Amino acid sequence: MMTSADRIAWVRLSSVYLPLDTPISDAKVLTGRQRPMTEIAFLFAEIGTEQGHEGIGFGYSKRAGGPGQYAHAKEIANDLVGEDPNDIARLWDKLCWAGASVGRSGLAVQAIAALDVALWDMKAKRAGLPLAKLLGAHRDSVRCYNTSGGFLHAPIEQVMENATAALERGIAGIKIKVGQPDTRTDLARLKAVRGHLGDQVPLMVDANQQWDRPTAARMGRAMEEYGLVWIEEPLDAYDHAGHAALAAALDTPIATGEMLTSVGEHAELIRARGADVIQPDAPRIGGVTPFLRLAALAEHERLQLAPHFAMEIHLHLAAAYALEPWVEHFEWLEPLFNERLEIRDGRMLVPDRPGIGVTLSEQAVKWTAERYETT
Ligand code: SMN
Ligand code: MG
Repeated sequence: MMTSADRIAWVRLSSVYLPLDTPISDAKVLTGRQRPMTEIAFLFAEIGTEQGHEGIGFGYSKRAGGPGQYAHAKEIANDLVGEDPNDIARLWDKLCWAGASVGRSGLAVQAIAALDVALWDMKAKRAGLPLAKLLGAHRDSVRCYNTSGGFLHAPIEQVMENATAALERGIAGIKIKVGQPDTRTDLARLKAVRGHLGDQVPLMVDANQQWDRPTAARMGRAMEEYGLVWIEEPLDAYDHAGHAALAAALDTPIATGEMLTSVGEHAELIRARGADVIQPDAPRIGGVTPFLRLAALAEHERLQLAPHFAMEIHLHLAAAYALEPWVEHFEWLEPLFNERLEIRDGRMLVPDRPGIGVTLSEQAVKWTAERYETT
């Protein structure tokens, strides 16, 4: 096996807690299943080689799971030391086998994700390319839509102001949250936002898994008149048959996938034809390496792609996807990084910087709760 002389010399893990300005509520909160979100736990991985090459990656968790991801990553990180950083697929498998007793999905692979993204970041930096270009880009920018302005804790007047601000920032589409206990309120908010935006602005809704099948069918029919780009997670994330029936019954596309925690779980969704728009989350399924495997499956089935959250990573992965994708805009993560992503004419531009194109900010260092290094 031809190997590079440059070996991994150290791995640094950081547990970083990003506070949110306002407690965030989507339908999972209004139906009493979750508490409002006040912070996001990030696992950052930095990897360095004997010859001085470095890569950075991150994963995240909301409400619970952050300390567990960090603890698991601490247990497996040393398995990378001394390895060839170019053997990314073999190293993903090695880290998965290292933690095999806790499975090949969920937290076990989410702890790997930050390390995997860091290895891909390093590989792209060594090539002097943005990750999208290293992967083989289809485009230099990706159309984007905003979600952060459309949550249910915000009065509808605020949602409409947020939408106007997003459009003025150059963002193409707007997603608002639905799925609250009173579906009449959902429809009233949707009618108000569609009236505010006019018919030409791409508009999506996200129910965050909160409808049962009859409610989803009724709401899907009621929302057809609004010409939505998609209805997101109308049903439980694992109700692939229900999503498939809804996708077959409605003109409006069905989008789902964000909550799935492995390529295998996405493969079941695809096999069930449960999504018109698939929404994988690279940190949630184990990083870039599994995302690329899933993207190949999705492309083969001609699915639309709209990766969930983490635009700093997903912009690159979406730029390398064959069918014109969407990338989800949240400004929440901006304080963690020194760089900002450029948005113009409805599209987010792949940064002309090597790797994923981020460096940790001083603020991120201040929000660091724990740090671990292995050599
Ligand atoms: C979401 C994202 C971030 C926090 C809560 C909910 C959401 C989405 O489901 O699709 O953006
Ligand atoms: Mg969602």
